[in-house]
Amino acid sequence: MDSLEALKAELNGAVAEAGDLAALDEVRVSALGKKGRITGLMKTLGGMDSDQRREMGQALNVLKDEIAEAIEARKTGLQRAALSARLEAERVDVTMPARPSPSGRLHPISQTIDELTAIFGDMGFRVAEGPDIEDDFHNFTALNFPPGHPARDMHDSFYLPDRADGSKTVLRTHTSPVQVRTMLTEKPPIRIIAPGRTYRSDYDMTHTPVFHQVEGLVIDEATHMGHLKGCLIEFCRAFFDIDDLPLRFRPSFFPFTEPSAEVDIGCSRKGGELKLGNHGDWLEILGCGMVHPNVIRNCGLDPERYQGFAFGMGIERIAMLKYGIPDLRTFFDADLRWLRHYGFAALDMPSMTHGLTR
Ligand code: 2NL
Repeated sequence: MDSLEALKAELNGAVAEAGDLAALDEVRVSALGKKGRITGLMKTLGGMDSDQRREMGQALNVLKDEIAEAIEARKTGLQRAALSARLEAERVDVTMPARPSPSGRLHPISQTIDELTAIFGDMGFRVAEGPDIEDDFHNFTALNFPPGHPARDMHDSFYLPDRADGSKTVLRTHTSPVQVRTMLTEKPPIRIIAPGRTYRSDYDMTHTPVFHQVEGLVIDEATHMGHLKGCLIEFCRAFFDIDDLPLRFRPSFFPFTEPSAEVDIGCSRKGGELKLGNHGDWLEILGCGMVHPNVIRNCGLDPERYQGFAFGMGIERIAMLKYGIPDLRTFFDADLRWLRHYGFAALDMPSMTHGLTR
């Protein structure tokens, strides 16, 4: 019995000293396994007389249970300690800044269209769209271009093969055909802008074969030049974000408007640097006029009842002025470094009342 007490103390000591689960299992095998010390003592019971066997049997069973229990308790302790160590080692610092994810940029053309759409949207215009491939009627004839007009020349416009019915097809040279289509299908009042891609056979420092335009059209029963002027003054001041930006309307000529005007905005060119504002000098920015009665008629409306105004401007040009982009051709180079520099974050929404000021 004394030797059982000694064995118990020894095994408890070994359990306490086991530093990990593998060491603990070795202790279990050495005590309770097939060839373990307690198992070995159990086997000696058969050679004892019955009193001794009962006493010794009971004591061994108690010892066996105590050791098994001690091993189980130690096992739980070791598992907890292992988990704590892992949690400590694999801890995540949630205060670390996130890794930057590469973000796309909006092309300045898209940004500019978003901005001018927001401004004209506030004035009650909606956006109209149409096909890039047009026919002679919508691109030229309806717009009062006379038959021999230079814009109709093969050298100035991109023609596609004629249609089966013999009609000519052309890449639209302006977005006016979108407005022609709107007048042909909708009843006044009409208030639309038509931003989009346009095509002309031209390539030099200030012209690319693909470029972008926005045109605007208002048709109603009592629309006059005062509306035209007010609308364009409001637009230019909001877009360039200059409250006192002066505008100058100069007489001009377009086949589709009468009278026609070109619009200049105030600027300064001092020191070779262009600055917009009330500085005495002028810069041409857009063309406009009252829609020609022939155009109204060609589009199925009665010019005695309806009249209105229209305007058109180049999107690259106003984007270059607003964002200080010096070279037109870079718009179409698809150069990612250029886009990272001049592009815009996709979530910078244009404000409701101004062009975006960043
Ligand atoms: C410019 C001048 C202009 C228009 C475009 C237009 C459209 C219809 C009827 C009448 Cl459907 N006019 N558009 C009018 C005046 C000028 O554009 O310099 N664009 C870059």
